[in-house]
Amino acid sequence: MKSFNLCRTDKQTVGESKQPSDMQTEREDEDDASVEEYVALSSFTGSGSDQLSFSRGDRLRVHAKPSSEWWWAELRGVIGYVPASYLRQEEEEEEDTSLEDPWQDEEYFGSYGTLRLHLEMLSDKSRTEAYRHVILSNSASLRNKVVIDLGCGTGIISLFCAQLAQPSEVYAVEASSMAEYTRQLVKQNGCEEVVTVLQGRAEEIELPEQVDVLVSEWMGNCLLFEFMVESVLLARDRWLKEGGVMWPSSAALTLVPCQANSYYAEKMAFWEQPYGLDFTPLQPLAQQEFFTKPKFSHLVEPDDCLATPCDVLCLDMYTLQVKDLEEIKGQFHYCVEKSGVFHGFTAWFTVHFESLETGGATVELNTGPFSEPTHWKQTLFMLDRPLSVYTGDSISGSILLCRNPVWRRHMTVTLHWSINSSTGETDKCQVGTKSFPMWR
Ligand code: 6LC
Repeated sequence: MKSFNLCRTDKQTVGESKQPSDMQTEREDEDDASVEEYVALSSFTGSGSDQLSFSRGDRLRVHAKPSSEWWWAELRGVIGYVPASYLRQEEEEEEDTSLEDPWQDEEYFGSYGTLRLHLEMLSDKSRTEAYRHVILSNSASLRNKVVIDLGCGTGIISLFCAQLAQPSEVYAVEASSMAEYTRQLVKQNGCEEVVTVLQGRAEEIELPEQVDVLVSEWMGNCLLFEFMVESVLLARDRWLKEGGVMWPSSAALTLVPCQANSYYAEKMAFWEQPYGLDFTPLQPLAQQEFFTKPKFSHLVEPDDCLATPCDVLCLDMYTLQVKDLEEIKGQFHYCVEKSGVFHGFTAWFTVHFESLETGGATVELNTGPFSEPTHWKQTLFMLDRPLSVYTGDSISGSILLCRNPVWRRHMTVTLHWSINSSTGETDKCQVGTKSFPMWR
């Protein structure tokens, strides 16, 4: 699912934005009451020259909060941007950690207790049909098998299992209050002999037996956002039989350099001449407000892809460990296939379901621009400035998915790229780095 309500508490403060040069002046003013002291909850390695690196426990002086994600702070005389979510005000530290749940379960399961998100997921035909197809094409092998459907929501996958195959038992696990309705839906559709609905967090429920198949639809934006995958891995280690099957069995994140002309025009070029006036002084604000975070729900046109997309990470659902989720790194190398404007990168994911039938074809759910659109759509990461690229140029670099050490459902995506010109038209090798909080 892509849009549960985890950003409710994010406050946009860009209206109070100050430029770094103003802040330098503030820094000299030791008595400035607006400078606040914060303690680092975790170490951070800054990328680029304007980000500050610090270690857990360091005391930073925060001079300004130009956005809710990135603050302007000082440590031992060095000044730079720091990710706000890594800092905590000292006196708040104890109180805050006990008050706030880093998993935000109340908000998270609260939003899955209403119909809006379930309607969005069920209306997504590509998604729902992919799971249906997996079950149907493996129906013979599912006979007499024990299945767990983790995060079953309204129970659609469990109902497919019961109706299209003959498993001996399906444990449909759902933590939100939707579980009460799921129980009714199971009964209404005559599946109560096979499907048992268990309300609770998958991490906490007890099953009477081990399972042959663990099926779950856990993928979030940019694959990992929400980190529901952690619950899947913990359940795998606890409840999956030796030799049991994971559905999906593997997942990949794909990235492509792209044009985003209309998004750029709508949010940035707009300020050049609205009603014949020059509003360009608002462009730094626009960049801060629209291009700091990734744009969820983007649909990239195949024509706007400047190169052949490439898989930047692949996760094997049998061997992946919870600790591996803290930091995942991928590399890319593209050959620009058509000249155009490089506005940013678009990411999407694909998951594969291995077949239980000997020689059976695997099923794939691809959320990219060359497949039917899904409710996840794609995720767009805008560069600060568009760059012209030409056929034959190469774009290489890396992507780093860094899980937030405090807010466990959030992560920061850092992209590093360098462009090598083939024609000499682009002046020289250009490099860049940008970090995108999702959302904290
Ligand atoms: C699916 C989310 C569903 O899985 C939603 O109904 C939510 O309440 C449930 N869920 C998520 N985590 C757990 C858990 N640990 N235990 C039990 N139920 C859970 C769509 N979300 C994504 N695909 N990301």
